[in-house]
Amino acid sequence: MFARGSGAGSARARNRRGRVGARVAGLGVTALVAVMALSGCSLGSVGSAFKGFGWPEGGVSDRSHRMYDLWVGSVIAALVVGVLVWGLIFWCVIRYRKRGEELPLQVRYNLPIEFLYTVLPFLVIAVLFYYTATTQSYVDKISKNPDVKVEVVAFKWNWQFRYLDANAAGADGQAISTIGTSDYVPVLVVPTNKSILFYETSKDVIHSFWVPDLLFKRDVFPGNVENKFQVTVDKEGSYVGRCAELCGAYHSMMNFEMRAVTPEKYERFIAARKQGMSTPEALQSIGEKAFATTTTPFPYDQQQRAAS
Ligand SMILES: [Cu+2]
Repeated sequence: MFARGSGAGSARARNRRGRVGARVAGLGVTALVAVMALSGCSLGSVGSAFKGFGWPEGGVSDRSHRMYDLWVGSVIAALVVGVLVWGLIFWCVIRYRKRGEELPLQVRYNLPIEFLYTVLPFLVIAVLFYYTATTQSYVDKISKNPDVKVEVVAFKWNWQFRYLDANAAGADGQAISTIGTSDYVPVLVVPTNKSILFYETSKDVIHSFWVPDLLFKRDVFPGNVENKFQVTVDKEGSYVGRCAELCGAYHSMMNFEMRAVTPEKYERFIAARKQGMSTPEALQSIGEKAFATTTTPFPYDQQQRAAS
């Protein structure tokens, strides 16, 4: 009699534990899905309160904000799962600590639990995959009619920027262009709040166009391969640009500056260039610093070092 009663009691306890486990796990999934679903509206503020959870400071384009939201959302989801797992571990450690020499009830083939821990990770991966894929396709998206088109020509060891729009043709009918030399850092002037499409080509080896503040870089290939990407810069300023692909002896000197100005200033800059002004003269004419402020040409740097 006693043995039968005890068996029924432990079966009930087992059932109850199973139900509690399933409920806790269900709550975890709901919290995770809710956090990811609500990500759009509140992630920015949550992320900034925690300094972006290690995401680099900056981010001056529409693309960079989307990537920031993906990062913050992923970290919050990971924290939710982490807290749930740590909670379950500590709950088990305390609730089922060793109380005697008797071997506790061994549970095997618990189908609901096995089903749960097969489905749950899949759900987590599916949600993360969805947000990663949509963010990636947004970052890679190119609109049919971008406001500004710029060709980026990379060569050992500098950059040329050609403003391709029909209204950006100079007096000779050629596209207005700025080219860097060993003692001139090329300044790429772009308007804010306009979609800018970059066409990238290389004259020799593989380079990589990188503006750290855009939180984005894209390789520049030689041959007839043309890499494209599009951004909308939403903050005026001077941003350093670098080559991010080891391309030879002076790779580290292959710098440029991206200068984001208001659309009105940008139009004036293009007009000044069309009248025959050089890039520094045109920049000065719109009230901007004539030369790069975020980096210096290599020879200048060498002289500075020798002098100091
Ligand atoms: Cu390079």
